[in-house]
Formats: sequence, structure tokens, C-alpha cells
Amino acid sequence: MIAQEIDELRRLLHYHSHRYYVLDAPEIEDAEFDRLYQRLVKLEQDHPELITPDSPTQRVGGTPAEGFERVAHSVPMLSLSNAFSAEDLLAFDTRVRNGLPDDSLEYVVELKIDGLAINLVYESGRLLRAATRGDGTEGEDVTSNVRTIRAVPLVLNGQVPPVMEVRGEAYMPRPAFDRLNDERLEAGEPLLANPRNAAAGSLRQLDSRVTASRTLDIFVYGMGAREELAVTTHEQTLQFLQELGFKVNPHYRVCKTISEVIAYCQSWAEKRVDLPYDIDGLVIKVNSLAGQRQLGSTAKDPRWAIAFKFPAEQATTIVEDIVVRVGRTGVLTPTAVLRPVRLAGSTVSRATLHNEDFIKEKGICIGDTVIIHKAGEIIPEVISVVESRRTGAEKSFVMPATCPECGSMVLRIPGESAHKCINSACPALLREGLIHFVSRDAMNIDGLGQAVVTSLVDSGLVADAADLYTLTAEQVLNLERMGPKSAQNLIEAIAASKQAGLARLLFGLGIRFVGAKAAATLARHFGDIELLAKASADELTALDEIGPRIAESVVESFARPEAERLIAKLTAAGVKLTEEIRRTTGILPLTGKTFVLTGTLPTLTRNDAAELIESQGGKVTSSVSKKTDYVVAGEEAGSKLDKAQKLSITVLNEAELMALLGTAQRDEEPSLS
Ligand code: 1X8
Repeated sequence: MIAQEIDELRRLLHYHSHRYYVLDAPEIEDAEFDRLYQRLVKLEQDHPELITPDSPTQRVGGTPAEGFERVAHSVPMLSLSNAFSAEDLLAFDTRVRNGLPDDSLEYVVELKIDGLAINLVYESGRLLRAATRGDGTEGEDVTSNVRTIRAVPLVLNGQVPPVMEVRGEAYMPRPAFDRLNDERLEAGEPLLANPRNAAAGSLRQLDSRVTASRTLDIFVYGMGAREELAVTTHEQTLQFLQELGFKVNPHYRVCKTISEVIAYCQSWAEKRVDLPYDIDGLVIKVNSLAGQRQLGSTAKDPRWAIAFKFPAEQATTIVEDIVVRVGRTGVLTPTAVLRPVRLAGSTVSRATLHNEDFIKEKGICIGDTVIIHKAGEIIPEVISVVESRRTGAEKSFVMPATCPECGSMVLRIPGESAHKCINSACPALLREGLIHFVSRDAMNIDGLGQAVVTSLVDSGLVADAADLYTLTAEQVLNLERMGPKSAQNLIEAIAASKQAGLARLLFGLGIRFVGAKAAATLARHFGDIELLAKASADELTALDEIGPRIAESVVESFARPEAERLIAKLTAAGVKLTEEIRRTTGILPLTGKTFVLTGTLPTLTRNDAAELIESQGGKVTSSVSKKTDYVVAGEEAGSKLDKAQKLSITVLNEAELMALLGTAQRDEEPSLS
């Protein structure tokens, strides 16, 4: 009687938890589910002899394990070979077609879940064991932890073979990951780098109660050991697994051509961000199981499947060394030398460590395993140290007390995290300054890479930026690894850069705080380096987007005697030190403004005034309306002035008009070149 009720409750709970956790389509209220669950708990408490391991109440074990036992997989869990491009997929298709000549080939394309591969062993339809992939032959027994994943059926539906191995990927959904990290932040615990690491950590808990408190999920995608089944394709395998009660990812597609496969893969590159879990690519498999058998496997991976990998945004690698570079301002920047690793589509071997504080904060040591990502577009950065990989052989980093370039003293700038070489003649300053001078947004000199700049500086041929312009092809040819053709090209590229103009030149000079934008503003306003060099800080700050910090730095830079010498040398070399005064947007200062002229102005004729206004983009109309911006009024202005006052439109006299034009006009003077 009691046994019957217990059976019925288990059947109901099994059914509803499948609806809830696997199908994401509950049929009953949570409260109703809880009521059934509590009833079962009660009955089992009263009749402990009736408790079975596959009861829904038995997902979470009571006592922590000592460690994880190693278990052998009866069929090895192979890895997959990788494809990083459409070409790689085409090559895969060619290999498959060579191995399966006369087949009507089909592929199944599935999402590649970024989690942990798990092998589930069922005996007579009951979950017997769950193991990690490990080295592919032998993994760790994580049964008690995997049992806490609600989407893992403890009992299978329907008729099943006596022994079955099911493979899938356990993962942590992104919302659960965010929640977990929020909690850890609150508790002052170190944050987890990504959902994958969080899932791995959760599954490696010795206390399954901790695992149970973490939301993990699973998608299954294949089988290891299997008895003879009626299925003949991979697609049928997926459907069969679904019928048994497993969670199969719904986004799989059967494709008849590799172009279709490629298009489907590419479509996920963008759609992936909308998924509530991370995928790191797609898996492409030959659909026919007979075809799979015919192709077989290499020692490492099956020939009938391949993983198409998205460019990774994060990667794990080892800090082999920490080197210090001196930048063009003399600031020492520590850089991690990494064991090369693929990241976001390229191979990365360095990451910036910014400064000493950053290294201390992250606790980065030489020899550490670290997780890196790409900050912005290009520069890789270290996110965190994988402390569990520490061996004790790691070495901590100390900022050098002397400059690695010139041996001068290094000082930490008070109030900043930067360390700086105190030698204003440090060769690094010249070299790095030149590298900046020739860079794309500055003088844009092709063929002047770091190596060439370094040899130019080391050989003494170039002691400042102006020296570049007196180089000859013969001198350049004498540098290492320079052929006659590239020497000639370089000289031509240098000559061409003479016309780059003041904005690029100013940016290239590397004046502190003067970025490309400020340089352009200054160049367009002053038009000539001589005028800029004479400008006061007040004149500079009067300009839009030029603050006191930039102004002071500009004034200070031009006050130095070296600046005067450099300008003289650049002038002598024929480098253009002017800029046409114009606006990048092509918009004139009075564009969009409407004027009405009325009365007699003291000196300007009406035509003159109109021409001046129009030359700066303004429009002159004859009647005053709400759309009028200014009314210019002279002697004997009549009704138009009255109307302007009624509509609260700004009224200008001639002097005020000239002032309005004047401020704008100064910007518009032709350049002095
Ligand atoms: C790994 C994964 C596979 C699939 C999905 N996610 C993965 N991480 C799949 O087949 N749908 S297959 C696989 C492997 O064989 N190493």
C-alpha cells in the first residue's frame, strides 16, 4: 500500500521534473511539485527500507567524498579535430567524401557547448555512474555530483538496452554564473573567470551539497557503448536520446552540402550571444552511422566529425616571463611573455600587465597559468590567475630599480601607478618616440617598423624625427636586412610623409596628452606650427576640447629649446608644418542658422552682410518667423525688428554680427603656407 503510493509519487515526480528541467514545459505549479516531493520525503522517512538510489529525493548525497575515483571509459571519449575557417571545413568535406565515395552524404551540425564532457553509464535504465572525460580513456567518478543535475535522468523512459553510455556536456547557464559571481563578490571571494570554469569547479566539489547549490545543466549529444539499436543515423540517435528523457539541444540541423554547413556555422557567430549558455563553436558529424564506422578514427579523433571553433575570446596559457618595456614617455610597462595560444582568431604570445599595481592586484607570478582575453580589439590582457595550477615553482615579479634600456634610476611617480626612467636622454624614448612618429595615425610612413627604427637609432643615423628626412637610400641600404628595393621604397615613403600636414605631425611629435583629436583641433585652428608655438595657455583653453592639461603641456613643449631646433630642422627638410584650416565634418560654423537683415547698417551694405553670412554657411531670408535664428538690425529697422522682439529672436547690430563672424572667421582664414 505505502510502497504503491511511493512508486506513484516517484513516477509523478519523474514525469514532472522531466517536463520542467528537460523540456522546459512544466504542467503543474511549483507549489504542487513541492507538495508531491514533500509527501515522498515524509513517506521515505517513515519507511527508510523503501528508499532506492533512483528516488528523486536521492539526488543529493549526505556525506562528502574523500576524493574522486578514477574510472575507465569502456569506449574512449575522443577529442575532435578543429576547423577555424570555411577552408578548413571544405578540406574536411573533401576528406570525408574521399572516404565515403558513393554515399549520399549528410551532415548533422550541432552547437558545441562550452562546458565539461561527461559520460553517463546506465544499467537496466538506471544511472550507475557519471565520469568526466579525463584523458579520454580514464576519467573521474563524479556520479554523486552529476546526480544533482536535474536534467540528468536517474531512470530512463521505455525499453532500453541493459548497458548504455550516454555522452553530453555539463554546463552552467550564464544567468546562474552571474548570480554565483554576484554572491562571491558580496562574500569577498575571488570571482570565477567564466561559466566553464564555474561548472568544472562545481563538479569537482567533494561535497555534492555544494554542487547541488550551483545550477548546472546538461545537453547530451551521443553515445559511447551501445547495444544494437534500431537507429541508423546520428539524427535518430538524438531523437532516441530525447525519447529516453535526456535533454538534447534543439538547435541541430541536418545539412546536405558543406556550403549549408558553413552558412549554418556562420549564422551562429552572431546568434550565440542570445543563448543563455556559452558555446565555443559547432560540431559537424556525418549523419549515417554506417558512414561513421566506415570512416573510423585516427588515434586521436574521429574522421567523421570536426569541431568548428569560434575565435576564442578567452584562453588559458602560461606566463613564461615578465619583461619590462620603456615607452616613449619613459614609463616602464611590464609585459607578460606567454606560451603562444589562440585567442580571438590569432595567436597571442604577449599580454600587457600595465603596471606594478595591476600585477600585485591579480597576484600574477612568472610560471603562473592565467586566463587571458582581448581587451578592446587588439591588446590581450590577463583576467585572472588559475591558482589551482600553482606548483610552488612560480616566481614573483619585482619592478626593476634601474631602467632596462639605459641603467638610469627608475622612480615611481607620486600619486600614480607608473614607474618612470629619470633619464631624459634614454634611448628608449627616442626609439619609441620615432615608432609613434611614423605610425599610421601620425606620419604614416610605410616600411618603418620597429626593427628598422631600432637599427636607425642604434646606428646613430637618426637622433630625432627630423633626421628621417635627410636619410639617403645608401645609408638605409647599409642597415641589416634591407634590400635595394625596400630601401628605395622607404626613402620614398619618408619623402611622401612630408605632406602629411600639421595635424598628423603634431600628433606624431607625441606631446603629452595631445591625442589625434586634440592635434587636429590645434592644427586647424592655428594653421601653422609657428603660430601654435607662440600661443598662450589661455588662447589654447579657449578652444573647444582643449583643457588646461593639454594647454599646459603644449606651452611647455614648445618652450623647450629642442622644440625650436626641431622646427627649424623640419622646416629645412621641407616638411609641411601647416594645415588647411577646415573642418573635418565639412560643416561651416553658421550652417543651419537663418538670418534676416533689416534697416541700414553703419558700414556694410546689405549685400556684403549677406555674402559674409553665406560664406560661413548661414542662410539669409526676407521674413522673420519662428525659424529665424538672428535678426541683424541697422538704422530705421521696421516691422521685422518688432516681430523679432515678439518672438524673442536674438537681435544683432553690425558690431555684434562681426563678432559672431569674427570668431568663426579666424578659423576660416586660409592657411599661411
Ligand atoms: C564535444 C562537444 C560535442 C557536442 C557539443 N558540445 C561539445 N562540447 C556535440 O556533439 N553536440 S561533441 C564533443 C566531442 O566529441 N569532444
